[in-house]
Amino acid sequence: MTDTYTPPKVWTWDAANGGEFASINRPIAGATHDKDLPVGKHPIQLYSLATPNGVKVTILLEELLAVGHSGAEYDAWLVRINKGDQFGSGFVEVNPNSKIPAMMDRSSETPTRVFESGSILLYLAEKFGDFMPTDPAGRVEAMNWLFWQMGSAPYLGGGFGHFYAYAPEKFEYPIDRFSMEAKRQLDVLDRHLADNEWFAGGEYSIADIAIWSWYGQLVLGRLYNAAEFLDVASYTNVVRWAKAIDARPAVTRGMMVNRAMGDDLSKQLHERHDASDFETKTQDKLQK
Ligand SMILES: N[C@@H](CCC(=O)N[C@@H](CS)C(=O)NCC(=O)O)C(=O)O
Repeated sequence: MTDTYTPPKVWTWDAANGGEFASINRPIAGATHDKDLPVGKHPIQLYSLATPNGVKVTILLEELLAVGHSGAEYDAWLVRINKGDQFGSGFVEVNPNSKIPAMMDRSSETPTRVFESGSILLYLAEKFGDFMPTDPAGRVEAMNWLFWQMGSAPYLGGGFGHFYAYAPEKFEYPIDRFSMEAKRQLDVLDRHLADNEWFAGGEYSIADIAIWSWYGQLVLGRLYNAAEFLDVASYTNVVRWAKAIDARPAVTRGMMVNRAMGDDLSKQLHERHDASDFETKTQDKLQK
């Protein structure tokens, strides 16, 4: 290691510290500007972006609709986190933590705000009574894996992904530390999936949706351009499980909603207000 850093007595904010997201990172919470959120026609209003945390929710909503829960119809509004939309006053009222995804359920007399992707998944699974095992043992196992994902993925995203893909310079120490942890986590998943088709209760559940959005996408080569570096192909059980989920039509739809990154415009549905929005998108594609 060449350069070392001696922390000062009191940390101060150097707004220009470089790196991706440097322009939106701040050490203070709260709104930076007044902006109301739009409200569409459905009881469920989602404010999000198709990041791994965001797609968890759109995948579950599309899965719920696919099995006939018409009450899961939703309006999905795009929140451009690189432009600071998450610091608008309306968004902060729904999520004081200023992170996507955030949701309002306006079917109750007083609208219910729901933030944190794990909380949203649980809220929707309980509201519609689906994608969550009903037997006590299966239910607790789904909770185990759901909370595992919520606690573990920040090491993958904020740790490995940040230092491998986004930091202004490559530093061996953090890349080494978080690669080791990311691989250990993949091994945890691989060992479980060696004996189980799904994460909980012998059925596809919100635990699978939450874990797939991060680790499934990682082994399918869609996160951080790191498939080769982490040798993801060696986690064969995770790859088998990830492909099975990837083949679900509701997952394909959920992945399109609020997607506003990448070059492939055919996979982007910036806002979703109706099931027919996907068909319009497909027709657009056929006409091109
Ligand atoms: N624990 C939260 C994490 C949400 C999160 O980190 N969201 C990111 C996008 S994946 C975000 O909104 N970042 C904007 C920011 O940090 O200002 C959850 O699972 O909902």
